[in-house]
Amino acid sequence: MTQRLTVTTRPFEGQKPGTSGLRKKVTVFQQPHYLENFVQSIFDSLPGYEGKTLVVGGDGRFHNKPAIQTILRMAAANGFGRVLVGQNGLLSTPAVSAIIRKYLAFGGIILSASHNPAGPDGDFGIKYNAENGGPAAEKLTDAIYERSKVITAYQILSQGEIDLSMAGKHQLGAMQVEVIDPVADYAELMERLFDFPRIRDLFKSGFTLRFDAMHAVTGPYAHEILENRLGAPKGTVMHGTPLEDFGGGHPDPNLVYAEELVKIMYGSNAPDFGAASDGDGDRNMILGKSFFVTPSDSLAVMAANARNIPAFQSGLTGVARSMPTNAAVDKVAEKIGIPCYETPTGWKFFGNLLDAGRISLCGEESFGTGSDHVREKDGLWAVLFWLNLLAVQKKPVADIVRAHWAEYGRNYYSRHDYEEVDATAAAALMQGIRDRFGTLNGQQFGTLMVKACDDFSYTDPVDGSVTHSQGIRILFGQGTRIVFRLSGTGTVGATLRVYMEAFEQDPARQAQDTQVALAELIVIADKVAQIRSLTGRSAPTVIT
Ligand code: VG1
Ligand code: CO
Repeated sequence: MTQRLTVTTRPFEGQKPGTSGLRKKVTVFQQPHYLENFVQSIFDSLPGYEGKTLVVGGDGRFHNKPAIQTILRMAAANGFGRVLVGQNGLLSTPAVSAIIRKYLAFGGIILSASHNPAGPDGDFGIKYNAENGGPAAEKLTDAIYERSKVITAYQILSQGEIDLSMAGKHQLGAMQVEVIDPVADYAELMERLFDFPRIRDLFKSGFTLRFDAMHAVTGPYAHEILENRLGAPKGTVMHGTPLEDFGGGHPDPNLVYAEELVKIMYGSNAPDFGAASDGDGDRNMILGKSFFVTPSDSLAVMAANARNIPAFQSGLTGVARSMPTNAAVDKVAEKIGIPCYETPTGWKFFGNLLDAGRISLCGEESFGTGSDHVREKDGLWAVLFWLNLLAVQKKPVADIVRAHWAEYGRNYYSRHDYEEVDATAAAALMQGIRDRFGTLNGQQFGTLMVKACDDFSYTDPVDGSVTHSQGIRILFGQGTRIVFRLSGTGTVGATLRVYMEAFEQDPARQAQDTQVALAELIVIADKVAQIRSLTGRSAPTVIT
């Protein structure tokens, strides 16, 4: 007999959600009551979900399936009416967003640590998305955290294991569980946004693509959309089978971790177009033949060419980028005469702007791009956007980007990450810069002078909420700047991110190597922050 149990528990230390929900080592999540505490804290912070629908799915990493069974039994015990769960427990982050919106669900739970490595020794994560399909607002994540500090009990059914391997309906206590095809709703949405017949013709004409799903959640989506629906030859999608440990890889679509794809795209027989996605399918990397499109440039090119896409035939209402993202899209917005917003890092800040209809396109330098079709960044969507663009313009990727620079100028841009540095040292480094704002202002470094420096804070234009300490900006004027930020998604120590940007209008000077063009700024960054001496690192872990 299935019973509803009230299990006594005690709060756990530090269940504080970061930029993208709660991320910890799998072993932390495997502690008795740990996941349950956090899930109950979510439910306790939500008003009026009784009888309503919850969407649940994850990126397929290790611990995904047992966590889903626990969440289903808890959702039933807490009074949800129905749960939609992806077959085999799979749902990409953008698919969860799309499904919440399509079925007017109350909200959703996404089990993912995105790009972080997976497996028994890897990371796990959980986040709540609200009824708009977007990440919970700061107010809600704060409430969940406060609740997790005082929780004393949670509700769960004594038994009930749902077979997730096949689509179908099940009963769990008084709650209905519907195991759904993870791809169908998402694929149908993509068909409505893009010109599929035109992209099909592009492939028929011999155009070639390599898409790297990195053994993570986008495999099934890419096989179905790119190969089955758009007619790209079988083999277009590589690493298309999701594995619990992501094949031992690090599904972060950048030049370092997507090494195999990068080699193919810079090789002698490179396909016309290359793309990759991250663990939970919300990010994208775009490559042409021997050409890397920085995510910030990708956003700007999309904005400038949006009318090539059926979904944006009547233009964009506005655009937004996260603060560290380069300002290339600002130039486009200025030219077309639409607003451009600068938000803190993390997708939740775009949600308000999208909901209010103030923007229809937005993106981050960290390989995230998206639009008003969902409330998450969307990796495959960005790839389809580019495919649609290439089908219309019939020019190589590199030519499109170079023509863009010639018209708008080029924002040389690079991010240097120092991963797993000592957390105390990282905090001291940031505080050290803040303490020196007074002397830094007006200081001369070689040919550059500091025109302003601050700790970025953001006032949401829709609800007026203010978010502080979102990264330190050292501004040198004319688009030249350095930004220092600590990551909110790492699970070991701290990750220091240093972002450098310099603007070049002159086409004759737009073909330099990025690290060379930014060499002076790289040296200044170390002088300003004392990175080497304070972290003990002589070089970044990852350069993008
Ligand atoms: C990183 C990126 C940020 C992104 C976040 C979540 O955050 O820099 O732009 O929104 O990951 O992406 P941080 O705090 O580590 O810099 V994902 O793909 O985890 O959902
Ligand atoms: Co992700």
